[in-house]
Formats: sequence, structure tokens, C-alpha cells
Amino acid sequence: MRFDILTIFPEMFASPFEHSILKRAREAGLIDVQLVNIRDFAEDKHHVTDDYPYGGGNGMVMKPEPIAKALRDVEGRSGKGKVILLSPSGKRFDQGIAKGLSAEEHLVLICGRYEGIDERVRESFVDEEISVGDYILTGGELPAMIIIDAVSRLIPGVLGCADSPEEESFSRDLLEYPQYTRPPEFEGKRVPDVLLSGHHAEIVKWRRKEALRKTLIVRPDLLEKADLSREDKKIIEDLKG
Ligand code: 4HQ
Repeated sequence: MRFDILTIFPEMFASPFEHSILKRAREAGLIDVQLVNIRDFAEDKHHVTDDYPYGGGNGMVMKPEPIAKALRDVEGRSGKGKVILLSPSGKRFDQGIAKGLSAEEHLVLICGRYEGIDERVRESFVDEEISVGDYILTGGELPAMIIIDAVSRLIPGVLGCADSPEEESFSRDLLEYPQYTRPPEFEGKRVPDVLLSGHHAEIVKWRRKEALRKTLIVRPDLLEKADLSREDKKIIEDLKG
């Protein structure tokens, strides 16, 4: 999959795709991340990308022409991709959206700065507006990294292992069960006996119960839409006491 990132701070992306899984995915040609500096498409002498808001008010707004030119340049070089604007007023990013995007061939991510971009860019070019959460950041760069990371690991071959069970609705809707590795005792705390028992069926049951317990305590809202069996519902009632 190809990702084009439009930003005035391409240097911010120097490191996130250069480690571990994403580095390997790029080397294997599974993902191709290209940075497009919006400033390169500003045609005035000082390569200005922002201007005062019409109507007054605080802050600056990103001018439409450089972004439009950058988008047309991307399209000319690599065809029409799905254009995504990172913005707090977008649809909230989650695993379902990541999964949908992982089926695309080409994503173009627009990272705004300041108070945002001129509305006409949104109207003319943006296919989808996505928010990574209800908080205000200084720009769309970190959200773009989050989206590329979450989407890339869903592309077949990127994670290495054949099928990732976490993507089944069964486990996707719950928080993770606790994980342990060696040693069996650490600072007086023992790994739960069942995990050392070798009883696979018991381990599966324990993990399911612990995932339900954790979700019930931390994110009860997730249980509303979770894919729960009758057994799960009984466990939850017991956990509630
Ligand atoms: N911003 N999810 C303002 C965000 C944001 C978010 C990006 C701040 C765009 C102009 N983007 N700029 N939350 O807070 O995506």
C-alpha cells in the first residue's frame, strides 16, 4: 500500500517508519511511505503556506493553493488515492476504520497545522475526515503516524504470522488478557499457576475470563457491542458479584 503524507514538517516523520515491523514492511515493498512538503508547492517568494482567517479571530489558516497543488502532484505521479484529512472534527479512528483503510491501495494523508485548512480544500479534495481522539494536538502529523501504523500492521504479510487472531470479532471487542513471561516469580509476584499448568483448555478459559474482567472494570462501554457468548455473559454476571 502506498501512503503519501502532505505536511509542512516532513522531518517529523524521520524515525517512526524506520524501526522494527514498519521498517521491514517498507523493505519488503509491502508499504511505501512518501513525504510531500506542502511548502514546496507555495509559489510566492517566501513559500508561505498560511494566512489570516477571513472574518478575524485567533491563529492562522492553511492556504488552499499549495495543498491543492501538492494533491494534484501526488495524483499525477501515482494516481487518485483516498484523501484523508486529520482533524479533531473527523470521524473517530478505531480498529474498524483501520481495517477498512487496510483494503485501500493508496492513501493520501493531509496534516494540517495552525487552526486548520481552508474549507474549500476539504470540499474539493477530501474523501474522509478522521480524528484520532477528542483532544487538540498541534498538527495532524502524529495522527497520520498513528493511522499508518495501525493500518500497516493489518496488511497481509506485515506482521509475519499467518493470521492474527486478535482481528477476529471474538477477541477484538475486548481488552487484552494479562501476559506473563519468565521468570515464574518476580519481586515476590508469581505467574498464575494455570499458565504454567500446560492445560490448554484451562488457559483459554482463564484468558477469556481475565479479558472480560479487565474490560468490565476499565471499558464497560466495549461490552455493549462485543460479540459475547452465553458463557461470557454468565462470567460477567459472576464478576459483577
Ligand atoms: N489536530 N485527530 C489541529 C488534531 C487532530 C486530532 C490536527 C489539531 C489538525 C489543524 N487531528 N490541526 N485530534 O487535534 O486528528
